[in-house]
Amino acid sequence: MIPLRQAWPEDVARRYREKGYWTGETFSGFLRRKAVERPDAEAIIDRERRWTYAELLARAEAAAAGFLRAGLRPGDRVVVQLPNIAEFFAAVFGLFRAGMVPLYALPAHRITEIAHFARTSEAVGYVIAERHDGFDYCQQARALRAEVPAVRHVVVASGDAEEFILLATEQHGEAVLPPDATPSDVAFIQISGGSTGLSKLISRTHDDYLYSCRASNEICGVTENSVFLVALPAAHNFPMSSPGHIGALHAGAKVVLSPSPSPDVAFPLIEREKVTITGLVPPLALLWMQAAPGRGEDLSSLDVLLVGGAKFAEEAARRVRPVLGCQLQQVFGMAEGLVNYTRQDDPEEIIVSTQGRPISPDDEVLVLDDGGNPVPEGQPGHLLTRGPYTIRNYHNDDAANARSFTEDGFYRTGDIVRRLPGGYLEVRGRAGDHINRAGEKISAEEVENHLLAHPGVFDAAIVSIPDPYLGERSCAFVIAQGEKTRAAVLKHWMRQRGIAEFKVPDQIVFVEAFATTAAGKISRKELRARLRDQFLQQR
Ligand code: OOB
Repeated sequence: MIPLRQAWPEDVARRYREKGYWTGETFSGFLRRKAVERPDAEAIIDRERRWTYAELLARAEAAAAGFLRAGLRPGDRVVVQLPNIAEFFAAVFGLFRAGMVPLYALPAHRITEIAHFARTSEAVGYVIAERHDGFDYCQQARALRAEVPAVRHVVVASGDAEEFILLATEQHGEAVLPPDATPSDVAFIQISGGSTGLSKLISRTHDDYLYSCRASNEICGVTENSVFLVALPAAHNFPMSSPGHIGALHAGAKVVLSPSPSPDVAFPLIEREKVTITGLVPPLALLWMQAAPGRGEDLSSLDVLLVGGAKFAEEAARRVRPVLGCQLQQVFGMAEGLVNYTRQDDPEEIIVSTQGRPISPDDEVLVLDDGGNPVPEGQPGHLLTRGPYTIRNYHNDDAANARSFTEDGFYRTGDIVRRLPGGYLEVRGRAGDHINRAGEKISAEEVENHLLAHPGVFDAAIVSIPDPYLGERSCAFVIAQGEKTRAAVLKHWMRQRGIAEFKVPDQIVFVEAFATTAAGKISRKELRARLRDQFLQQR
């Protein structure tokens, strides 16, 4: 098994420890501490179920013992694909306690993506809910086992499935659990949005991630009295760490799980549980603002709304307080690390027109021109960063590492930003070719490859088109081969290949040919840019 590693240079790691960023805490360690400090305080609310900190710990330990009994070993990687249900927490804290490493997949991922995650992480386990949103995850587990036989253990965390193991919910006798993990070790794996090809694996350590959560709590005012609503998928980095459910649990606060982010579901929960803080992507923030005035629920408990994942339009940002009655904090973050927030006491103009400034005084930020030279303040350029919670490498991917990291350890974010006085960043766009569809990142190359696999497709290019609601939507330009295929047929084909629905192009436009230059072929990147311009001009 290829080891999971994040290697900050020794002297840098020492500095992060000396400055108190890395405290030597682990996920299991902090949950145990909370269960001692506040055993009877409510930790997780999932519909009618209310787990206290003591119960969450007991569930996690039972799950840990169950994973070991099933034959999983410390160090094993396990793909976790669960919706927003309490068992998500029992499973992942169980894995932490057993020294195993969860890889967080989203409920929307389908077999092609899950098989890729399992292969690249060398996973031996897969944790699922039996069904969710009408989708049969047991069927997907069977397909995964057929495709990646190394995945020997399928654990069903919610529901019933005789052919698989069920998540252990109770302790059987005296379980011998391994010693706690090492804080500088990798705790879990997130997946990158990825602009080139398939998602890359992002491994995060206990030390680095918990620092970002603790610091986020401070910036967003999360205390043990807070009530955090998980409206976005719990497995995504934004609702996990900004300050997210991990931040909330670390503070001893209450975490309320919303099965869906729609106002119909989330608003009654806000009223019932007196939710104080939540995070949304811009399209959902728009939807909430549209719905709030016409509905009866009392949303007055909501103090803070975090909006991030994609650019939040200034005019929309301005309406958050008047319409929802709460403080807006913009968040510009990435699963690779760096997170920026507007601060609660910032002037209104900063809050509505920037995407915030970094969490840490030790987040180093560079804004460079195409030639790699720093641009003056106020000028757009490529954002590079390194710091106490930004990764130094993707797992086992030399080509991506060479592209995405400089020799001295800066991560090339692919974002184009302007740095403003005070270190505030304004996101201007992206250098890479991915589509940010309502916060979901789609790699143009990945989608093109799926289309190219269709016999009726000669060539395909995917571009992002501005969309008033989604921010961006995807448009595929396709040159047909032989008899013309229909758009609906191509969409159906993509779905059949087992990919997340959000990657299926919103629009497919057939063209006769792609532009070339006098010198011959042009790069994919230039081609996409031209097609996008043509499309926009024709409207
Ligand atoms: C969050 O994480 P990822 O890994 O899904 O995506 C990161 C990318 C950034 O590089 C940037 O391109 C875009 O998403 N992005 C934003 C943004 N927040 C993220 N673009 C414009 N404005 C924003 N506010 O999306 C993520 C992780 C942690 C916290 C928040 C978001």
